[in-house]
Amino acid sequence: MKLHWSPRSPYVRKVLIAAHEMGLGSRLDCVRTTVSPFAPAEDLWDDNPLNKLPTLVLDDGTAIYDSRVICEHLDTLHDGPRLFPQGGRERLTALRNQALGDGLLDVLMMRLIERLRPEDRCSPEIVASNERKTAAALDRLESDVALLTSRPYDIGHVAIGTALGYVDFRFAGDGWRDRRPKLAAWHVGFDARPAVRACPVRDDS
Ligand SMILES: N[C@@H](CCC(=O)N[C@@H](CS)C(=O)NCC(=O)O)C(=O)O
Repeated sequence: MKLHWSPRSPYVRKVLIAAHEMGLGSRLDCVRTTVSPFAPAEDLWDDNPLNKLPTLVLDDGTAIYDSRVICEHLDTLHDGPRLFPQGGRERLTALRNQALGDGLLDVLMMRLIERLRPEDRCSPEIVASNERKTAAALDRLESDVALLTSRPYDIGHVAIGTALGYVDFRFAGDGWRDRRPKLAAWHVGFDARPAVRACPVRDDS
């Protein structure tokens, strides 16, 4: 399977971490694809009309996106413990956590885009609103950390751990650990997982 990939993309990293957790890392043929909201990738249009990463091209040529759909599809291709619980409250909790982790990434992306704009075209209101959302999401994770530690590892853990890694990667100045010791402790364990260590985020620009 061909994965349109970038070492900078946290959504791609989420897919890679999930794939490694499932023992499927070696099945992915990663092809460097450079996208940005300012400059789409010409070689991606055929596989994804939204021109976004990650995009996975299956062996029969079908292209699937986004990270949620890719992860859920990969979870059907192995015999190990499922990252997507099949039903009930477990599934709802995993999907809600996935939405929080992915949503935090969306907020961080908006902050990054604002940071890249020329200063006179930057919106202080958008910056302030997204900084507040970042803090609120992290505060909620800190107060709900028992939810993370009390259940088997699932796609929600992958999404949240990936989002925390991206705060470190692009917004280290936030100092998110300062007031959130329980979440920081959980993240140490996440970072130590072999699947996470196998998939570092890195800026190759
Ligand atoms: N909800 C999507 C988000 C994907 C996304 O925004 N990817 C970024 C890369 S980090 C992208 O392709 N940006 C290019 C653009 O927005 O044009 C997912 O989970 O895969």
